[in-house]
Amino acid sequence: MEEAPHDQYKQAQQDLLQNGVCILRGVIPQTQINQLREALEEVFSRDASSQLTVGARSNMTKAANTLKLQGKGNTILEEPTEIETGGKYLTELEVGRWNKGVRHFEHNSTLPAAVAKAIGETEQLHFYMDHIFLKEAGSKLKTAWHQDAPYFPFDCNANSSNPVKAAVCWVPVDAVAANSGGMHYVKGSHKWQEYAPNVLITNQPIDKNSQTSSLPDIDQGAKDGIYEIIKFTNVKPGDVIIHHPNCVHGSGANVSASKRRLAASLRYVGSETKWKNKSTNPSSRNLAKQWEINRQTSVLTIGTMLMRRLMRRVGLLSDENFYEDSYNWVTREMKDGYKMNAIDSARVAFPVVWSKKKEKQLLVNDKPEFLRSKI
Ligand SMILES: O=C(O)CCC(=O)C(=O)O
Repeated sequence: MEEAPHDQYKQAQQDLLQNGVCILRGVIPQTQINQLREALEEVFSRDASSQLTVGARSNMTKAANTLKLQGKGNTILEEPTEIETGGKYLTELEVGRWNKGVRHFEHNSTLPAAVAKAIGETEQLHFYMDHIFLKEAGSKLKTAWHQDAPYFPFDCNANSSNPVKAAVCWVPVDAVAANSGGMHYVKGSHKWQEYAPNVLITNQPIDKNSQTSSLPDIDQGAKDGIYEIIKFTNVKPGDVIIHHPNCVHGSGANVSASKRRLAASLRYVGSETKWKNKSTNPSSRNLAKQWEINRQTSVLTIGTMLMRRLMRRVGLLSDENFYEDSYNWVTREMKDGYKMNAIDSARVAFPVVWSKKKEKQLLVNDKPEFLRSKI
């Protein structure tokens, strides 16, 4: 890997401030990308029975077929493919909570330091969450225009006097071309208000009773010259696209007959971020329904969670083994205004993955960041 030239970060900071999105070229070493690719492939190759008990797999292709059966096929955002491949659009939420390879990348790769530099975080960076996207060759479905901020439980308003430092990092492990599902961003939309989250394969809101208005028609606005679209049509493994959570983005369909598009969307927040429960935050039940998530929760799961909580209290469960549960607890325990390290479950769920102080020490020790187990 070449160390990204200093100018690249200067440009990235400028692009983030002006456009809400930037790209860092070649900032992740190929060895780290190979390790992430292997972990992601493992995640997507697991069998149906493990999806009932582990992780949150969603099958967007199945969700689209359900809509077709319900007579709502006209709402689906898809494009004709070069040939019929039967390729699927699959996603997984919160993979690093249970998959060690993905978690290792999220916490210990060169990404956190690169993010801190690009967003100008000077104290500490917390890992927040992940969402992984697989568009198999010929999988047809676009990703609808949307913002991530309405899904997130914190305020990211870019117009405030002291805006929160937050980054959504799109890390592909395959080369991505325009026809294999390239990412698109609405220039300057990070300064927009938050709109209602949609179901990603259509423009319909996740919560049909939402009081929050839906995004304006971006495609029409772009045709009319009201919005400028930034399209990344040549992104390579090692490159990272970073966008502000309010920035409106989506992706084209993978219409290619042979190119897979596998990418991890990893989210980090700065030390000043404060929790805020919003009416737009989708409930897990609603998400599971709209995205055909297979995971099943039973009374037994809740009982296990309570038991594990008790074991953690008495020191019988390590942070690492509490990592997956901690996210469930945090969503119940965090209150508006809390920082990301305010309570025990949050300190586990949102670990500090980069800090200015530790970076200096690491340089002194000359220890490769990727080999760090803890920061
Ligand atoms: O990969 C995609 O198609 C969508 C990615 C996305 O929405 C995100 O990174 O937040």
